[in-house]
Amino acid sequence: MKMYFAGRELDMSRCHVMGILNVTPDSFSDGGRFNRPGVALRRARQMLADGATFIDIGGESTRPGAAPVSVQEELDRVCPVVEAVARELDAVVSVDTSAPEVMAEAAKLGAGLINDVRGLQREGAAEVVARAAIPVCIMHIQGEPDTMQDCPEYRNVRREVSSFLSARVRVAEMAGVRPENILLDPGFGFGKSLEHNLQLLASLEQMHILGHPLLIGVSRKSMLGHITGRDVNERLPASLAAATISAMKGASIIRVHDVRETVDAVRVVTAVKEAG
Ligand code: 7PM
Repeated sequence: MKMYFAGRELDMSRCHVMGILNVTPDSFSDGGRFNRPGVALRRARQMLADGATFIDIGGESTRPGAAPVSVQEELDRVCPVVEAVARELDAVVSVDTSAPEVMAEAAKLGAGLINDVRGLQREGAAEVVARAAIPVCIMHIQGEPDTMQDCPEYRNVRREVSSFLSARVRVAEMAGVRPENILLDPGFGFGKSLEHNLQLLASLEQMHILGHPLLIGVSRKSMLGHITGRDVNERLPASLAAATISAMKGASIIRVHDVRETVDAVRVVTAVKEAG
């Protein structure tokens, strides 16, 4: 199945890698003082050279317990980088935001995908995405980032994530978002215990019944820390294992910090699939 991202056609029956580009002040060692498009652009260029297809630009920290960011602050952080990457590089620019104002501005500046960890739940978000006629990734989250990990509970996590996603797809389509512009994401770590995350990854194939390509983000996440006992900076092997499993199970986009290594892992999966 094909999708179009800012005019670029991609075959979503294949697996693509998305590099994470944080533009929050805490993501730069200088505390944000030199958080100018130049630094971000250099990182994006490297990820592209390493084989990324997408660059995911985010200005709001969704870390558990993080303070909310004003829309103006998010616009100021994200827009210059979106514009620079879209203009300079042959990458699909994805914007990690839940704010309709940021979505609209990013689409104007050349973004090819809106990545919303709140699944278009903010007032007006679905309408903005529909009007911009831009693809969107709808992610499942239980609660809000500041409290979502306090005590996540489900009767049946697979069923509840699936029904949440179908409900959000329905709302998006009612607002005018075209079904062929919708990607889905079960939202690993977003209001989920280790057990919940494992059940979702184990049954990732089930998510395909909704008929939309899947985006998966597991890179360096705490579920991998729980399994391996490793610190966040020691989770590359675990992240590659999780990426490999996701690609095997048919994910179309894998969102990662370590692009070069993940691209190699995905290439192996793709080669094996093509031989099968
Ligand atoms: C702290 C906690 C910092 C969690 C960063 C995060 C996803 C995403 C993120 C995902 C999609 C991270 C997350 N995760 N977007 N944005 N899917 N679509 O670990 O899993 O990068 S932020």
